[in-house]
Amino acid sequence: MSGSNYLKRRELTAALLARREGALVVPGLGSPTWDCFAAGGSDDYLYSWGGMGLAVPTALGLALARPKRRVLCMTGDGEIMMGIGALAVVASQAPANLGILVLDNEHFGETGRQPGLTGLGTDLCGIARGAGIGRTLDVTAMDQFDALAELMFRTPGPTFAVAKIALTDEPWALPEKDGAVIARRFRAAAESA
Ligand SMILES: Cc1ncc(C[n+]2csc(CCOP(=O)(O)OP(=O)(O)O)c2C)c(N)n1
Repeated sequence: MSGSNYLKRRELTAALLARREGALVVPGLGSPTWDCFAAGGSDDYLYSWGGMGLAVPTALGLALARPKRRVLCMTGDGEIMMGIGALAVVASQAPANLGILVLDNEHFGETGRQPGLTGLGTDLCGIARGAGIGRTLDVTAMDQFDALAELMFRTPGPTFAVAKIALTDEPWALPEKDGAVIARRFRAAAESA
């Protein structure tokens, strides 16, 4: 289970975002969205205020529409399980510019720490490989950080990683909430460079 030896989500996400080299980021709803804002925020982040299960499909569409930009989907274990079939579509479309990272605390943290399926045996990297995504990585220690950053931002995609993170109560860091503002800002960022 998520003991104190598991990765610290804010430390991991801030370090990873600092290595993104201009990648566009699609965070899942709740905690990953707040992680992005807590790490400093950017117009390159498509903050989510809902749509559980839609982070991977959204990132897939973005990666296909912007093949010259790297795209990182960073989401929770509960969020991705709700739309897990999307991994098969990712594999079939095979966008070389897409990396997917699951921040796996084995719970639905935001809504009250209900236990999730990854703490009961579900192997997300195994599911990703079964869907046809060949390059996967299970991350359980910070000494794998360089390999994770390489996989997310440099290795031809689609790539997939699961980072086991501690179940913690981070201070909420809430970004802009107006969906139209977020979308307009993000579209401009995605169209530049
Ligand atoms: C369709 C739908 N069902 C339920 C919710 C409520 N909800 C919001 S976040 C969340 C849990 C997310 O868990 P996870 O992705 O593992 O992220 P964590 O907060 O644990 O980092 C739930 C159930 C929702 N927003 N949409």
